[in-house]
Amino acid sequence: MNIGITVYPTYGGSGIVGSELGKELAERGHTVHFISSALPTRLTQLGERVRFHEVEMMSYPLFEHQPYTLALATKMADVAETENLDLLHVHYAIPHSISAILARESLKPRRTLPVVTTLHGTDITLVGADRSYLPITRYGIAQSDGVTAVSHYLKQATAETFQFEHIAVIPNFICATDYSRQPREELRRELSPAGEPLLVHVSNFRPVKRPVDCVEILARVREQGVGARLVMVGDGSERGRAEHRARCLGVERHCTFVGKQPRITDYLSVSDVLLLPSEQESFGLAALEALACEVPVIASRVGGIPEVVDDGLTGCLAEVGDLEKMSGDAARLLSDETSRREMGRRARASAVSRYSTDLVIPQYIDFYERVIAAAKEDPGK
Ligand code: GMT
Repeated sequence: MNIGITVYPTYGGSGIVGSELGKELAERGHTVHFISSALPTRLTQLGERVRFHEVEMMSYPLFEHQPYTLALATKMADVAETENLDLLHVHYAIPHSISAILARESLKPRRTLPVVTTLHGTDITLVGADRSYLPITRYGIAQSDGVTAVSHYLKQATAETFQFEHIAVIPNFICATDYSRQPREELRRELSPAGEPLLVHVSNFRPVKRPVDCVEILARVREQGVGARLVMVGDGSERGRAEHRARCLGVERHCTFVGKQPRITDYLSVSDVLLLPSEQESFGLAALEALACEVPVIASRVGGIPEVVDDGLTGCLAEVGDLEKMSGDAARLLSDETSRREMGRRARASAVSRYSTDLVIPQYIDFYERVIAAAKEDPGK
């Protein structure tokens, strides 16, 4: 197949999932055309089967805000014709599904261009559900030729908010060989000079991720007599608040903020427990990546997280903001190496047996084939 993929290139899990999906499809013999405003950060290697088409935008004094949605639609239609695309797959409904539908309509009746939209999370729960975007999000979803969601929770949330139910659940995935625990002694010594146990948090530090809670948890864990350290991986608007809170709580010497990192597996490989105290999380890709690296997860019991983390088996769940429970669980896990390692082994087994690329990528391929066949039968949609 010749597949067009659009993602947000620099920010967030949907871009990672879309980019990794493209690479996996190329490895299976398909040709993937990324259409985006910039080269997605995860796309380090382009080639015959992985191509990139940059959306060009004309600036004009009248445009206070450049109409990216239209420029994207134009590029999508152009690439569909020149590269003979079989399908467009957009990640994150807003505005990508709208651009894709415009592209599809602009090509009629010369060409059929089925559109698949994958819903990732805040495109439904925050942005899409906001009054200003709700009707257009519903339109984008309803007009897509196929819709997938990354968890059963997100499918349900979409049904409730948009009264739309024709959704296939295809979860986030990991490549089991890329995501595994590796010996990284030097990094471990750097982050934990006295051999202290390590908590880790990985996110884009937006308010929805509640990174400040991680610092609160560290302080409480230390109050319970466990000399742990915390590694904060990533960057975003809440980083300053988290650093400030660490100073207020007097734990700044025990926290390392390492910013954005290209090799997350290195940090997971040296860590003992992942903290994911999010306000909302449709799936929790960071949790899955940690599980695959044998790192038990302490997370909020929200959204799709309970589908990914088995409470008591591969991690521990608590209500959002329940810092006492989260810090109690963290202190217990960090002090008991035997049960933590056992939990880590179960975590990897669970991640690999449910979410490895070998299981999930064929679900996308199968879905594409069904959507393409249906569009051929009913080219009028
Ligand atoms: O974080 C977001 O809201 C946006 C989105 C993204 O593009 O990063 O993240 C969501 O998509 C990820 C990949 O499918 C999921 O693993 C995250 O749980 C989800 N984030 C939220 O729901 C907050």
